[in-house]
Amino acid sequence: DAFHTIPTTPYEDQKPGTSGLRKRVTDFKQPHYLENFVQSIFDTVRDFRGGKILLGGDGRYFNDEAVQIILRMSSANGVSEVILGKNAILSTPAASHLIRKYHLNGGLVLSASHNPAGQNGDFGVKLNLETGGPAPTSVTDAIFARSQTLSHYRIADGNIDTSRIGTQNLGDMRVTVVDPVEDFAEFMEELFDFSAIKALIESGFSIAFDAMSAVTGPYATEIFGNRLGVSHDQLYNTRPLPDFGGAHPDPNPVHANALFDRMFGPNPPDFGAASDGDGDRYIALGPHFYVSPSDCLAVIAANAHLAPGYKDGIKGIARSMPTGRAADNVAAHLNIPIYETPTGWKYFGNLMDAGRITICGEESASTSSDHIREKDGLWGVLMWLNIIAAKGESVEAIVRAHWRQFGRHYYTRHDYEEVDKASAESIIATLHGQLETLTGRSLQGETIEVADSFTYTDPVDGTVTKNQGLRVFFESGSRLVMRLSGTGTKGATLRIYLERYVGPEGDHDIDLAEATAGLAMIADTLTDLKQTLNRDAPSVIS
Ligand code: VG1
Ligand code: CO
Repeated sequence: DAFHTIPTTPYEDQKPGTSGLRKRVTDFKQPHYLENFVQSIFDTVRDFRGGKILLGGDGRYFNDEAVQIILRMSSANGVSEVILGKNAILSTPAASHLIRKYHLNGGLVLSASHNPAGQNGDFGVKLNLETGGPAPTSVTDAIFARSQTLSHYRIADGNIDTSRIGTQNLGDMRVTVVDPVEDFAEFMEELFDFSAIKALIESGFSIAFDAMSAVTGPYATEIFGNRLGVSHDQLYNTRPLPDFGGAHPDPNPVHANALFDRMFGPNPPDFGAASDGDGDRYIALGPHFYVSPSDCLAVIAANAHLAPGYKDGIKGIARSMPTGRAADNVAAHLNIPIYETPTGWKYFGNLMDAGRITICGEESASTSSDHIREKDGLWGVLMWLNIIAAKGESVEAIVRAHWRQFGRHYYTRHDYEEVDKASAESIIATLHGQLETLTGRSLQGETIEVADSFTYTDPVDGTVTKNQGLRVFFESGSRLVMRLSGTGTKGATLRIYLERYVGPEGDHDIDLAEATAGLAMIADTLTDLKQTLNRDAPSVIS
């Protein structure tokens, strides 16, 4: 036979979370672990057989080995062609773009995103379908169900030289290695005014872009360096490393501290940005000024028409529920719909496919549009540069003018990472148990209006998704949200999202920690979380 059928037994823990199956490398290296999950995908997504798929990853440790295994299994499962990123590397947004561009049946992106990599780090497998977007929960649930009954997987022999552009064969399957960077850069040139951005850079506007030793480095070098004239010494950590240099490739004030030091230190550049492991997140800063990702979504939605790809305006906006509500005011002003979805990009897909929204984003450092079906870190950075070039104003001036028009949503997220799972669950249960009795209660000068557990009904296909986070709304307009992360691999991560609104005429200069301190205390009073978790402070505040 051209392939082997290998007997195997199920693993009980192959249920994908917010964004694919994410586990420790040591879990993925258990016998048949990766193979079981991949076979479960082939058994579930039937059109991969005889179809064309995309494959690549963020280049982290185990990427190369996993890619060869998946190629051999693709051949044995009857895939007709695999489009493979050069050296098996693809950013998540580039993967989404290529699936759409080549009309593929879908693809596998190997990444654990912002989680650390290396032998003791994390690995992940994300599945995207023919729209280019992450598979919906109905599909990932079916894959998990299949993994629980799996008894065999199929695998062929052979190897592919992933560095050789062009077509090779593995059994009857074609493997075409492409250079995704060029393609992606050209695509960005269609959406943004590169000549205006280039003129801005030539006028002396300085930037600092930190690729965090992850996947965006080569894209940033081509786009910012070669095409926009940014000097290469303004681009940091652009060589992708299998362990991301030992760091967390997560663009937040803790893990992107080198960028924050630069932007808050003496003589900062005019604009700072960083992206994450797989290139779908970004942050934006001006000199001594950090733009909260929820504000990024709002400012971009309000100004997208300044970029050529969006010159006719936007159709609608979506944000995940815990994301700050600054964009809601923009939608009201533009008289377009705003949708509130559960956490994770997979919920935006239907809205984009149905033409209901153009722009969407999350508080976890991402904004993107319907140009693809993933979030896109470099798109966000280019959008900011385009807006700055078009307006001729600084990041801070743009954001402050936005607040004066729409009011300011002081917004912060507190993460308690790698805490005891049972304790984290008990905190959620404690708040859940009080939801119905909270109305009217006053704490820290705030009175609770109503509290609930977020349920999403997809307006396109009617799918109902329950238990997507606990929300406490206050009469003042403030909001407190709590939920457990679905991307961690050790213990549990409790996320607390705090938001306080001050109108256009109000004070926009309160220290963020101070502005949200009362809400943080309310979260603690309601759930006794610090005592229960035995922590005095969050692990990360973003
Ligand atoms: C986190 C973020 C969420 C994001 C997800 C995947 O999920 O909060 O907004 O969509 O990561 O991002 P969770 O369940 O841990 O809160 V990425 O950059 O990992 O693909
Ligand atoms: Co990511």
